[in-house]
Amino acid sequence: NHNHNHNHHFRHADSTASPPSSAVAKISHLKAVVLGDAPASEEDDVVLPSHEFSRQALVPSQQKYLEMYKASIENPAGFWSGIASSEFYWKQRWGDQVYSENLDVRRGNIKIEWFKGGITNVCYNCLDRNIDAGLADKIALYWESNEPGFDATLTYSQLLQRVCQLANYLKSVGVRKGDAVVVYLPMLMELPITMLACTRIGAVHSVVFAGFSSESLAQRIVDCKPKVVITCNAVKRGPKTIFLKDIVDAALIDSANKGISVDVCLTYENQLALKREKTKWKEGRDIWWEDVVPKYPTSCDVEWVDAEDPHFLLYTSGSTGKPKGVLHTTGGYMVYTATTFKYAFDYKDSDVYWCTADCGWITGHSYVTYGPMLNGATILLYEGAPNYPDPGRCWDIVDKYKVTIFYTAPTLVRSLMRDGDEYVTRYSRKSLRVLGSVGEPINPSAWRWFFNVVGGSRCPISDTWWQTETGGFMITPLPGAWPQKPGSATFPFFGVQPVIVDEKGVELDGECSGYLCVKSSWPGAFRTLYGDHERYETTYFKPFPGYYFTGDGCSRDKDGYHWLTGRVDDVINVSGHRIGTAEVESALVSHPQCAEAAVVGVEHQVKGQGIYAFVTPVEGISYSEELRKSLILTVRTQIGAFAAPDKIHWAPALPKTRSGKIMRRILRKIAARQLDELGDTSTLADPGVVDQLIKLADT
Ligand code: 6R9
Repeated sequence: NHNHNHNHHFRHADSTASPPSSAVAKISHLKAVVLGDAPASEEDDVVLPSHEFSRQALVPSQQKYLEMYKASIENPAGFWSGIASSEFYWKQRWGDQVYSENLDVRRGNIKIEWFKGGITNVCYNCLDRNIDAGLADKIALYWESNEPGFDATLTYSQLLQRVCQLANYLKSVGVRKGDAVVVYLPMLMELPITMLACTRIGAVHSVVFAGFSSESLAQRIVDCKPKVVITCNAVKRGPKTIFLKDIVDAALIDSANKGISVDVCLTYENQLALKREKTKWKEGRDIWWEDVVPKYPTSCDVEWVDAEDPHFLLYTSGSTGKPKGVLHTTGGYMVYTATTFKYAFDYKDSDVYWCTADCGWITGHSYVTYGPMLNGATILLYEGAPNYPDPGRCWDIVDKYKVTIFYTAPTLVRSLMRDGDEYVTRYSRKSLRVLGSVGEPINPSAWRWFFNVVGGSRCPISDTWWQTETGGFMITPLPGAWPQKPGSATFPFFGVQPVIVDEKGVELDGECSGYLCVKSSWPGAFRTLYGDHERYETTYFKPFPGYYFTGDGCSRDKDGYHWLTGRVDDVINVSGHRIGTAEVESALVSHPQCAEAAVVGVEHQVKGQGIYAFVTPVEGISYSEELRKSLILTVRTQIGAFAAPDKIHWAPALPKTRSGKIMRRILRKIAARQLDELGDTSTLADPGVVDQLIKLADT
């Protein structure tokens, strides 16, 4: 009971939200700077790609982008099957239908399928296919330890051997196609090795970020019932040692109490952090990786799977307590992550690519592991903290490995910005070619600092908007094609039809703002929430029937650029004015003395909601009444009087998750002085931050 794509798509081809073809002409009135010519100043509205950059780019002009985009929307089946068949290995081609979809709850169950009937294997496409194409001796992974001076490398053929040994071990303990494997590892080479080994044998990995508490880990184990858990004894992050095995032990007790017992806990001995003698051990269940895995053969047959067989599960938080198990399948995810990686970073074979995300998050799945590896890229993995032993570490690493593509999160950009330019400028960074940003909207002042100071005004920034659910980039600049506006994710990727709707679900045209939805599927879309298809439909497809609802707010400017304004659950309504917390934050952060800001709504007697801002001043600047007034004035002048914060709460630091997202739930409770309802603070990177904030509440 789902409709078949062909006529459906052609019918809608004319009414899609494709970028205006006149955008080229329209932006010419804006003040612009060309890459490499001069720093981007506050007055520059756009940064144009230089001729040198565009000339060598995969998509060298807006016109070329528009042509390809149009083709991808008018004929998604043709567009994606062309890429799928020319750039990947399929044991058997998919059936007549490239894809089928129903995204409309009014027509029955939500269902998305791509390349159904096609038989392939993602690990084979990452490794064997690249080796056959001549990349056997190319470096696949560089690994840099938390401790400067310790590192390692693996070529593509060495990586394949390691993957096969683990795959053979997993088969020997009974892991079969479709079985779940829970992975709780830090950023060691063994993490991507584990993901690829599971993929090789058709097992479904569920990587849990190794910063989650034992309860969270147990919850995930209970939900997906793995045959095996893979971990390591400990890891060093900055000056701290984290005893991961102890956390796993606690989680396994917890899950056994809930009726799910795991027979095998394969544990890697991370000697730089902790010797095996000091590791707590449960005989019979726990097995040292180093004792068994190297004994297995270095080749392993591939388990050929259907394009729609499950590839992996990744839990993400929703609005209610229970985490959602986002399920990605094989073929569409493979084609989509590889293609988005290639175009959004303008990938070249000679690139050295570094994404600072942990493999415990979707960014680490799609853009540390699969996307780059499918392209045969050289990937850098960094185990440690980005500011250890000092805030120059990232640039030290960039110079050491001659990194060409550097992809990170705005929160890291802002925190390094706060530490001062000297830590950046003492390194050369001349290898850098393309920069990337992900995870939250990047405010224009952080964008400019990233662009001017880190990239020396030479490197385009791909501000990639996407989600765990989308599998890959959805709205992103293509660095050689589009003039960039600092803070805008620009335009949709090929095949993606973003629409902005009002509260009634009516599509808005031209310059507008509202809820960001997507109409029609793309290959990398998630297919369900594990074990709860109903929640999948309710959360994502019922709010605006006919569309996938992203949960984000977005506006489109007169030139067609997209500006993400944050989660709509973070929108504040002040006297009937809808204000994105991100807008107010961006204004605050543009103040030269403000390092970081987080804004939440609080109940307000007259206005409905008031604006409550947590503000971290720049290093060396102390709180003062004068600064408070000047911050409020900045917001008044940048957005309007209605957006002026009612309260500035000084914050030496903000409560963040390990992935760097600000925990607004906690800030809302502090703002509302509901201090007994703070809830679980154990997933914070530093739970001590909360006490600090409470102490400063009324200063
Ligand atoms: C990839 C990832 C998804 C949410 C998403 C949005 C925010 C991510 C963004 C961005 C503005 C960007 N987000 N990238 N907002 N600009 N470039 O982060 O996935 O952890 O699932 O988070 O992150 O709010 O809805 P995930």
